[in-house]
Amino acid sequence: MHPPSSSSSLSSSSSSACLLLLLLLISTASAALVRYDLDISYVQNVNADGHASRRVIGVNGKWPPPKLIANYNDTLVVNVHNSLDVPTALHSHGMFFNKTNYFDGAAGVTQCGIPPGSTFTYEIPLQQWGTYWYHAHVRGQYLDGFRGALIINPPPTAQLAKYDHEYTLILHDWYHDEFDTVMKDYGGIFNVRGVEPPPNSGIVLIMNGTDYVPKMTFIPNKTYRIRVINMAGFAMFTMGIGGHDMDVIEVDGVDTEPKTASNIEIGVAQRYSVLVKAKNTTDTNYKVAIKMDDSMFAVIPPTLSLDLTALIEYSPTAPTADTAPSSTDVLDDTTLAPLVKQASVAPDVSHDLNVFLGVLDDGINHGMFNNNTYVPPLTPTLLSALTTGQDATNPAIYGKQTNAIVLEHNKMVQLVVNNDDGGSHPFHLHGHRFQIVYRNETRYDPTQPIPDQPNPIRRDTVQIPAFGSAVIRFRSDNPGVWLFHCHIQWHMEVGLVATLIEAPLEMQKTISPPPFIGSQCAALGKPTSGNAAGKQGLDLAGAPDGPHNLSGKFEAKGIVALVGTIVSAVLGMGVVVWFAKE
Ligand SMILES: [Cu+2]
Repeated sequence: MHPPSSSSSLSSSSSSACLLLLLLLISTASAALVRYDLDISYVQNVNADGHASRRVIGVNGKWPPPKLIANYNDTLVVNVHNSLDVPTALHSHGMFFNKTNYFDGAAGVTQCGIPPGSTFTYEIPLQQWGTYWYHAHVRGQYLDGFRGALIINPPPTAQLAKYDHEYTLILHDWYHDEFDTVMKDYGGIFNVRGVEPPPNSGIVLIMNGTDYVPKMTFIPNKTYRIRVINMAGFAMFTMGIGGHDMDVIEVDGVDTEPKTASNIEIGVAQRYSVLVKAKNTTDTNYKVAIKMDDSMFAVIPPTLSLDLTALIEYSPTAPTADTAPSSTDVLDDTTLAPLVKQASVAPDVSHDLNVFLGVLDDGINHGMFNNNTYVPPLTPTLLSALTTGQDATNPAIYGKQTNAIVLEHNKMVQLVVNNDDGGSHPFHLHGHRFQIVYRNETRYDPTQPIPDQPNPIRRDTVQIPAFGSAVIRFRSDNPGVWLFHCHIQWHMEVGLVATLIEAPLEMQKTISPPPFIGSQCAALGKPTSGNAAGKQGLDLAGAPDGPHNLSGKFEAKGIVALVGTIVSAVLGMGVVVWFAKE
């Protein structure tokens, strides 16, 4: 782990010592560079859950990866060196990247991957504070271990809830096989039902500052902030604390009015901060009760325990109470109110995104928005937007498989997301916090107007229930190319992704990627300009086209899949057998 190094630069020709001092103070207070060097490499023989050793993707030769910490208004400089044998990229989840869209880290969207042996320097002006995380945004590399906490401290002047000390809880699921291995089964032609692989374990990591620690130590009468980050690839969690209530004060970097809760539900990629008041005695220790949601698991692998805990220790000699949270009630996050109030505004434009997972004409189960599955373009979408002039406002140039939506600048944008799938999905929008103005367990009925709301919750990831819906709104005031996608990595990998191209003509004026982005694309043989195929106008020859809907015809792979399914049914074997095996 490399400790951060802070530096600031200053130049002044003034001879006034006072002015110099003043400038120095302003400079150090408001514009520190906080630098981290992350060498991304395989780490062999990591036994993360006590059940199996495996190769993981670690940082600086270690796993789990370090926590990154910086202050509001700093510039976070992350030098990512790729020591893997495949391309990688680092996404800082929840950051706005205003005017620096090219540091969003979404491979195929804002950059090509970082080629093996190369370094990519992300320079992120921190225009927000709160609880975030970073993770690989290339295939399922984050499930293989490339994921860590990112904490941004507020300015000292911010009027926020007070606490004495803080801990960070990282929740995630764990697979004994590498992502690419599991993906062969999940994304294969014999899994026509799209049965997701359940994890082999759940893992809770506790951090005190930058250290991973075995427990949270509480001192009587102190107030603790516990930051909770769900870094899972698939699993949602519910969390409560034995013998203690929690006051929720933050979701996804948005400070909220404190709200007492017995339990919170943390979808994949979501974050919460809760304040916990320590008891006034040290005679009993307590457990944080963390339950992995199994409603989407077809089978429970033998090593998987759904009930996880984190210890709150008042005294090393005290017994640990097995008390459950005070009730089974789970907080509805839409009842939270941001500290910085923002009323809902009628949308200027609305887009429907209908979610479905099903088999396409390649015989494979895909995720789709509006019956179209995402396949990355040849040219990263950001580079297309920056190099195609007026054509950048035409969604067609971004290719048939990107689910491209072009947004005008400074409009109130509404996305109506209907989940026509039987699973619950966490949808994440890059580059924004959105208001959740509606959510229900049924489809959204467009004839029912959404009432004005004085201060709906804002966050960057919304959990949408099975066969349910959500309506979200945000202002298109952050020109850039931003993905909107399910954060369950299995679903993302099979295409449950859309691309928002926000104010492309404005982007052309304000966004200038550093040259190494182009040279890294070139090193990977990817085009760096033009449409999705790297060509001009609407000549998209060579860009992904399909897979398409079955529409009554079967291609060769589809027939194999059909036959395979019948054979598998006849033999009385479900595809779940694959996932049940050790
Ligand atoms: Cu999903």
